This record gives sequence, C-alpha cells and structure tokens, in this order.
Amino acid sequence: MPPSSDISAFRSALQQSKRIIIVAGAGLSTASGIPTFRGAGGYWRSFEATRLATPEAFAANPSLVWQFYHYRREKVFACKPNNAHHVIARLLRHEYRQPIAPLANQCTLITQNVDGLSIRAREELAASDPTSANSESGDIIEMHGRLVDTLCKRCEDRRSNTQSPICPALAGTEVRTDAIMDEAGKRVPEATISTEDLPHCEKEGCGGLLRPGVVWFGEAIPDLEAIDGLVDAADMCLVVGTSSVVYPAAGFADTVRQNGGTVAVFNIEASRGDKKADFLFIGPCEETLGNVLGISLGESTS
Ligand code: BV8
Ligand code: ZN
Repeated sequence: MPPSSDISAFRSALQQSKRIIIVAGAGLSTASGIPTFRGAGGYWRSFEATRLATPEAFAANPSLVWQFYHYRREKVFACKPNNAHHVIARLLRHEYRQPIAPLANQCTLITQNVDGLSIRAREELAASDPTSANSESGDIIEMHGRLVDTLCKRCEDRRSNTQSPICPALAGTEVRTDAIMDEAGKRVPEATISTEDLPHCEKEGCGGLLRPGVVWFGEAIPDLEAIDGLVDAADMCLVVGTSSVVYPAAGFADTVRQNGGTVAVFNIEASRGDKKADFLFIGPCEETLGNVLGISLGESTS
C-alpha cells in the first residue's frame, strides 16, 4: 500500500508510540546553508565528496583531504541551526513531546550529519528555556562523527577543535571551491600543503598527524551495537532529509518496519525506500516537520 500523507493518521500513530528514533541526513541541514552529499553540493573542486571521505584518499593526499574538511569546517562555523533542528530539539524534550507522544519515554536522534547543528539547537533550547534546562533530553548520536573533532593518527587522541583556521597553512584555502583550469581547459594541479604544515597532535610528546574526527567510507561506525539496540527497540522511526543510500543508517527504517513499527519519511523529493514507508511527507523538512508533528517554534528561534 503506498505511503499515506494524512497528518491526523500520523499523529494518531505518534500518540501510541513508546520508543521513537529520528534518522537524519544532510537534507536536515540544507536550510542552514550546508550542501548535501549527493546533490550538486556533492562536489568540491570537482572532486566527488564521497571519494574524499575515505582513509585511502587521506593516506594518498592528506593536503587535499584536509583542504576539503577545512572548507566544510569554515562553512559550518558560519552556519546556524534551522527550524528543522529546532523542532527536533523540542521533540527530544519530554515537556514538548508529552502532548504529541504521551507514551514515548524514549526519543533519540541518530544523525548522519557531522555538522553539529543538532547539538547546537539543543543547547540553544536549553539556554532559552532555563526552567527545563536540566530536564532530560533525548540522546543525540552523531554516528558519522563530528567535523570539529580531530583524531590523532599516532596516539588516537580525539578532541574537539574549533580553531578557525585549524592551522595557518590551511588559511584561505576555503575560498576556492572550483577546480582551476588553464586556457587549454586542462586542470591545474592542486597546490600541495606539506604534511608537516597540516594539523598535528598537541598531546605531550606525540606530534602525530591529525585527521578529521569523522567516520569515513569503509570505516566502522563507533558504538554501532548501542545504535542497533535503539533501532531494534523503536516502534516509530522518523526519516528526515536522507537519500537512504549510505549503510548502515539506510537500513534502520527497514528494521523498524520489519519489527512492526511505523516509518514516516520527510524529504523534499522521493528517496530510496519511501515507497515502503507508512507515511511520506514531501516538502522541505524545515517546514514540514513542525507542521506535521504539531510542534510550533513561536518567535524564540531566529
Ligand atoms: C561501514 C562522514 C563496515 C564523512 C559519511 C554496498 C551496499 C551496502 C553498503 C555498502 C556497499 N558498499 C560499501 C558499503 C558501505 C558504505 C556505504 O554505505 N556506501 C554507500 C555509498 C553504498 N558504508 C560505510 O562504509 C560505513 N561503514 O559500512 O563499515 C565496517 C564494519 C567493520 C569494520 C570496517 C568496516 C560508513 C559510512 C559513513 C561514511 N561517512 N559521513 C563526511 O561527512 O565527510 S556518510 C555521508 O553520507 C554523510 O554523513 C551524509 O550524511 C551521508 C548520507 O547521505 P545523506 O545524509 O542521505 O545525504 P544525501 O546528500 O545523500 O541526501 C540528502 C537528502 O536530503 C536527499 O534525499 C534530498 O532529497 C534531501 N533533502 C535536501 N534538502 C532537503 C531534503 N529533505 C528535506 N528537506 C530539505 N530541505
Ligand atoms: Zn597524538
């Protein structure tokens, strides 16, 4: 049976849900100005983003990969959470969730995004609403890591680093996002930053080369067991702004459906797997999510 777009039917299902997961992807952050992975934004200097997001690419050309991640770091520093992030921050809080999902004692955001905007939206809500500041908020699991984290290749020290730029040698490289072609239309080779000028570990006596603290293709998802436990237990799965192409995240909604749970997809266009969803709400999630869930933001968010 094709998915329904009946809001009141969805809200009745939500009223019965006990354990909610929200699986989010790059479409959650497009309204904040962050390009998606597979649309036009999936390219940087005509390199495919997915080909730069691998350990092999970093081993072969750390200078190029660091320029790619430096560009994305600087972009994220200039962006802020959008309404969809703010709606999810409220859904994670019991006092906002209670009227729409009174039985849901568990609500977790499992995001594929590494931009940290969902965390910032939650912090902004806590700051704007001191009364409920310490009331429990559902978990946010950044399953593909964080752009602002660095990981040391030598001692494996992981830490958040919001320095802009992260090192002098990368300063200004974020400006160029297109390939340089010469008059003959041939690509001009990328300027190479020597490895010693790339970010290095500041831990006492280490000095190892740092890499971005994200999960690359071919790398294992940290704490996947805990994530799978939440997915297996969920009876409601909201899929927000993802093409559902990248595994294991792409399989979470299938698991919930196979366990007899409800799946609702929020996407600006058709996406893989939405035909099997129970509900499909087509439109920009920064508009549809609040309307469909019945969570209004008022004027508190800019
Ligand atoms: C692993 C961090 C095993 C880095 C990312 C064949 C079959 C199945 C799997 C595989 C396979 N071949 C290889 C694999 C495994 C691979 C994979 O899935 N590959 C895909 C390409 C087939 N997966 C992995 O490698 C994972 N690891 O499997 O490990 C293992 C086990 C043990 C030991 C060793 C290994 C690791 C995957 C993690 C990769 N890292 N990010 C970085 O960011 O640089 S993934 C990357 O893609 C981003 O995180 C991004 O979020 C994610 C998924 O993409 P989307 O979020 O969906 O973004 P996309 O652009 O595709 O779509 C945006 C959507 O939004 C669109 O649908 C659009 O319509 C919609 N939209 C746009 N605007 C809006 C909107 N919707 C609503 N409102 C809007 N306004
Ligand atoms: Zn180190």
